[in-house]
Amino acid sequence: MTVLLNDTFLRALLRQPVDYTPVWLMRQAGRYLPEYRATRSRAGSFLQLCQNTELATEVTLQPLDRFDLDAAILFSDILTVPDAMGLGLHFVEGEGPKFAHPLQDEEAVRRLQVPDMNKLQYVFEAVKSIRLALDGRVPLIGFSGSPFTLACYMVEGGGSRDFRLLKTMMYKRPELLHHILTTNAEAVTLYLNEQIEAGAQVVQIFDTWGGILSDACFVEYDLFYLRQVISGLKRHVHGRQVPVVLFTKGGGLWLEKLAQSGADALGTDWTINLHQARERVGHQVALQGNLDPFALFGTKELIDSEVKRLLTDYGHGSGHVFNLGHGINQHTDPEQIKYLIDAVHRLSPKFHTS
Ligand code: 1CP
Repeated sequence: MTVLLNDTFLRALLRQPVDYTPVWLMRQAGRYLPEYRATRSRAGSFLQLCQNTELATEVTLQPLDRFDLDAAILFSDILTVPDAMGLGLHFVEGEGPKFAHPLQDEEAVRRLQVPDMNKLQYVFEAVKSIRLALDGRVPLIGFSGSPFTLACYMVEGGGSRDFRLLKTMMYKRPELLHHILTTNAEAVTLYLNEQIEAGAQVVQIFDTWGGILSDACFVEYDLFYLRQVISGLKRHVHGRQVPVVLFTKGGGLWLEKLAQSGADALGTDWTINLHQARERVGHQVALQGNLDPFALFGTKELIDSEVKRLLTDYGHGSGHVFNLGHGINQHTDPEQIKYLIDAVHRLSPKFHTS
């Protein structure tokens, strides 16, 4: 078994002492990197890239070869799960993901089933291959969409501006949406556990669209299923503890509820202040975030001052993982990313002296 050479990220998630604040970035592998675009065109398409073990491993490691990151994240997508359920995922150039068979009538919803995990074997193979390639450099994060966020895409048939179809189902035929969410929760639990068995050392649940819900609907349609998934996860595997990170975009108002979801850490977007967040939930969970991705379009001085502000806001001691509040924008200059990561490493040690 390989020794983990840098466990700072794992320690911060478990609020154990660290020497500096670890950093990784959502969407750290992706279109802003020219080497990613080159590998993607060799693969043929985004989906073929996800399904090719060797190339998925290559793009996962690309940002680590450029930057001093403290974690790697599996290269895949949250929509692999509905694809395995038979919804027919494809990507339309310039328009993003689309499903050929969205869940837009009762019959389609009733037919929905938890997929055979063999259909997602390519994801578990990628996890194994990335672990080997990492050779203990940093921990590997596995991930899934939340049951609710997956349902958004499954009902809409792709991305959406207002989620009209999803919300119509929620208010008109709630039992249909609950059927989708129950199926998704079971699928996501199995999917994450398989990733953990294959070698994922942390798992993150992307609840990108939780923030579109009203307070009451958030509890009924999102949080309930998040808790179900988290309580079904394997947290101790082969003698190691597997921390769970929950990122609900727009979830700042619900931090106390999210802190009781069973997750070890909460991802936060840029709308909350880390000092206030820590006061509210820092005794229960670690916090990950929360730089506005567009701060990377500012000057180096701006990046330095934002890093200082976030580190000062969180304050002294462990329990903070530096990250963006959402994924890297595809037009970001890679040099700015390098500057940010080095700034976190340069400026954070003084927040960890005993
Ligand atoms: O053209 C391309 O090359 C495809 C762009 C792309 C990439 C690089 C997509 C399509 N997915 C990904 C990879 C991806 N997706 C990762 C890889 C690991 C990394 O972070 O480096 C991860 C974790 C995701 C997760 C994901 N996919 C989320 C949750 C996180 C988030 O950004 O909110 C969501 C919502 C998706 C759906 C999706 N996949 C791709 C796109 C463009 C979208 C968004 C669609 C939309 O709502 O408009």
